[in-house]
Amino acid sequence: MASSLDAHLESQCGNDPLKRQVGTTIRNLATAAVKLRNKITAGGEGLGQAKGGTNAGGDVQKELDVVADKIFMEAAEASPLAFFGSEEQDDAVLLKPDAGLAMAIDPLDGSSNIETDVTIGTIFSILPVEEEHRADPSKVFRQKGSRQLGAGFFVYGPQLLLVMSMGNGTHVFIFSPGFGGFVELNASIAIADKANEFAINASNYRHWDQPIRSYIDDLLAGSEGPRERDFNMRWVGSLVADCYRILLRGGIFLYPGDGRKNYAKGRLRLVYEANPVAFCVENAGGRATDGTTPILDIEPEGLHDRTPLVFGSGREVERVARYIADPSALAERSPLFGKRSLFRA
Ligand code: AFP
Repeated sequence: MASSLDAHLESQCGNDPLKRQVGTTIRNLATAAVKLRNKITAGGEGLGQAKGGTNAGGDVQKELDVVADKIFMEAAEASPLAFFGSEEQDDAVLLKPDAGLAMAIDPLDGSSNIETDVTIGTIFSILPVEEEHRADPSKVFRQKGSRQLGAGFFVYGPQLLLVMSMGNGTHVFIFSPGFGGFVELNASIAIADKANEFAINASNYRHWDQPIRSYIDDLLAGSEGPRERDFNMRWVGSLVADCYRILLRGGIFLYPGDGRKNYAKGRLRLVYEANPVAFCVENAGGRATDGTTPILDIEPEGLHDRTPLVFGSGREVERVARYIADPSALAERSPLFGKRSLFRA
């Protein structure tokens, strides 16, 4: 019989008081995710409709964004959290001043996919709170991702999944209505080292820097190019779905910085998107970088910082870093570099 989420958290946390607080928080998040999943499944008009407001990053808020933020805020209030930071709120909120943890969350990832019934998710990152953070709360979400005590994401797709890590492997749980809770689906994921698929929003091709164009050109050239084999492409547009696919069958995801206004560091958020994804990916044997620095080593300047993000199969992520570090060396190798682009047929 598969282990339950409860049993897994019990074994991960042992008698360590701080880890037990992480366990309690993840249990509360799991209950909240079931609540949100029930709202999504019940449907009803308007879940994907704009509310008329914008969030901290200037994205238009949908009805379901607001519902999700409320549900996870309630879960946070019931948890041993001193600080709570959400994509949907400008500033971090003080909850229980003496508690040991802080949590940053994207309550509803992929909200532009709501009305088309495509997979969406919730992404969370749990950090320790030190005395210096109580003295100056602005520092609490400036901790590197490597300091996360627990991180993961819920996937609201055909099934409700929880992908999580407490720094000791990456584990997948599935919500079982019959059991009334989450049961283990994959005890420890290992990302394939070799990638056969890539994920990128190729409509931004003209805005990318040359190393990213070159890298994608070489993938597209397939068996006729320097890679001498074909690659498939997938882009869901919900980070949780793209990440789960890559955890399962390898591949690479890129959301680089580009030349559009306000996209110098891409679109994704470091603290509550890239960090938790990187934590799960690295704990599954993959890699995550902003192109030059491992994501988990970046010191955020604030809760809503953006970062370029490249993650997935280790060898492929290293290859992208090489394109960025030394494009001139690749120019000699790539038959397409500097020539007519495949995207400009
Ligand atoms: P939304 O939550 O606004 O739909 O954004 C989703 C997301 O943050 C991430 O989940 C996707 O990978 C990425 O943005 C998609 O961005 P593009 O729409 O630029 O492709």
